[in-house]
Amino acid sequence: MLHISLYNKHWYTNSQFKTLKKYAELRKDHPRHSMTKGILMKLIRNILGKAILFFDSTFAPTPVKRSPEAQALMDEKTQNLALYQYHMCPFCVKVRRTITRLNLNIELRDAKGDDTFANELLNEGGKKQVPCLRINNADGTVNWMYESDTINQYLESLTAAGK
Ligand SMILES: N[C@@H](CCC(=O)N[C@@H](CS)C(=O)NCC(=O)O)C(=O)O
Repeated sequence: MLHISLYNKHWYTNSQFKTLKKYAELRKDHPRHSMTKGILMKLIRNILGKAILFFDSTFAPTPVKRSPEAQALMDEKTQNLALYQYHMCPFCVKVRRTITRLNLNIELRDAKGDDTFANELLNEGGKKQVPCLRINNADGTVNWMYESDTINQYLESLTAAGK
């Protein structure tokens, strides 16, 4: 049986065609290809990340206003919280927007740029995924809350009573 190559329009026998296919597969797995793919993905992520940050700063949410007393109470409620996050992660932007809108003072911990925070997240939280809210309970126990929607719901519920 003969095969025609769409690449150079040559005819090949079955075994020649099999060899060609094998080398084409090998080329695909070549480190140079995965490196190019990696660089491209990084570039796309970077461009998208910057676009999201631009959108975020241009259409920043308006923070709720509280009396100084109510704000002080809220600050007390949130002093046991810390958000592990990446600057350019869209899910982190989502949570940061909630924090801004609800006018909360929550410590932001950069889990990309700071190895200590990255290790804490992985070793104590259980996985390297952001955003993650660290909740330091009154009894000394710690909860690690993952998932942006869950965190946002938690923050909403926290502020619902004290608005
Ligand atoms: N469903 C999750 C998705 C979070 C997610 O995919 N985060 C990415 C960053 S944008 C992550 O942590 N990836 C692991 C890593 O970068 O090591 C959420 O809504 O929070």
